[in-house]
Amino acid sequence: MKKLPYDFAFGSATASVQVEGAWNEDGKLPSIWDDFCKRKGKIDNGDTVEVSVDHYHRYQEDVDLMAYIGIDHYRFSISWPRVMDESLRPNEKGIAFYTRLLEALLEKGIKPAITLYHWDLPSFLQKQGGWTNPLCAYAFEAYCKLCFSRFSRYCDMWFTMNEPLCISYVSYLWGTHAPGYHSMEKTMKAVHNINLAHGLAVRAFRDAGCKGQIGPCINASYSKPATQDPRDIEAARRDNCYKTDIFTLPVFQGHYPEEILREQKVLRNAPKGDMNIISLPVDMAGLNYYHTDYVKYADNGLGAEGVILDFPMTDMPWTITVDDFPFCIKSFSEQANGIPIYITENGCAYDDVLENDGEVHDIRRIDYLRSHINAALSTLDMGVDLKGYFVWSLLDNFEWSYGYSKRFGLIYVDYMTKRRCLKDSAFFYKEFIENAKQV
Ligand code: GCO
Repeated sequence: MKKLPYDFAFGSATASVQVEGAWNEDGKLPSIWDDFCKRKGKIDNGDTVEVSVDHYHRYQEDVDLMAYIGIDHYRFSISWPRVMDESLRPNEKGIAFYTRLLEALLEKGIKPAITLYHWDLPSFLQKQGGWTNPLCAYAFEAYCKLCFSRFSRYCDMWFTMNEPLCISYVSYLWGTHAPGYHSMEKTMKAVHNINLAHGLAVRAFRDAGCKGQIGPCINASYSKPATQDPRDIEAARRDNCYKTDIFTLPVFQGHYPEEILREQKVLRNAPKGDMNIISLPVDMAGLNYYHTDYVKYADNGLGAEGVILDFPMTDMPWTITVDDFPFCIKSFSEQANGIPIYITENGCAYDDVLENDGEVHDIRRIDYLRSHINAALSTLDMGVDLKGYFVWSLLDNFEWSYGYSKRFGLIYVDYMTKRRCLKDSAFFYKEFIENAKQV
């Protein structure tokens, strides 16, 4: 194996909604995902996040498992409605949970990486329009200030908004995530307020004098044309403009793409001063990658639609496009002006089976992870300042609209008993990290 920078991070990631449970304990208020789960037909199997994998109560066991695997960074998100009440005042019991978790991590020598927003908006803010309302971005600023004041002594790595594409398009246009709307106008409002919220978090971080680094976490897709037909090439360009550049250009370069400004009144009319906040310099950037989309021309407004080409598949079912991963990382790094990059999520879902009361032979996940980690590391030779890699996910967990039907974890969870078992991929990752650190 090639020599890695001495501080290269090997981590794993989760998100509050997906693992914590304890949905109404210790003063936690409802989030839009608590509400969404109650709506008929929104989540496979009628699954809910009420108990999830009970990380809220089992965090110590989970930290011990991380330490056994040898993970040196743990990326998790803070649940906004757990730590703040409707008057934007702190909820001390919720704060105490994260303090316990942070102390447990540091005790084992694991560096925390906090995601400030991984989709659990407090329901009381959704009642005021959620991300379509700029007030939501300013409430987020207040929440970030609280997080920095309470947790920055434990954590020096912060991510602002996780996957802005999902918070806007998937939630306000395609409707498969909470709050489940189908409106382009709402989507564009959400896009802008999410970008603004990111910038407000960066500003609050600097104002609070926090040490360490802060940056966004973007699932930049860098779609490719399905064929060399000029219409498909144009479709891929449009797709990237609307799904990636709409987030990367404002944050890293201080402007929206020209053609989107021409087409979208909401963005054209956004308050002019906002861009100065959105484009405040960041220290690093997180890239979430699962697969590359291939697109062709379609007469559907956007001018592009995805096609499934003949690639191997995971159980999502998502294609496996590992050869495109280095291109994606390189493109992201270039858009981000060469700042340090972390792969903040990468992984796959398979229909894992628990055998012999404790073994999970997830060979396909090992292949997926090995090939993707090596593909990511190959970008170091291309001049990318790659600083780390996080497997999605530490544990099997609640996969949004798919409920518990998709298993992404290095650790298998029996959903009845909540018992944890290391999968073969966890042993693979352990060995991979040990070897990498020895070179
Ligand atoms: C996302 C989220 C994760 C998902 C994972 C698999 O990337 O969509 O950040 O919460 O669980 O990506 O879909």
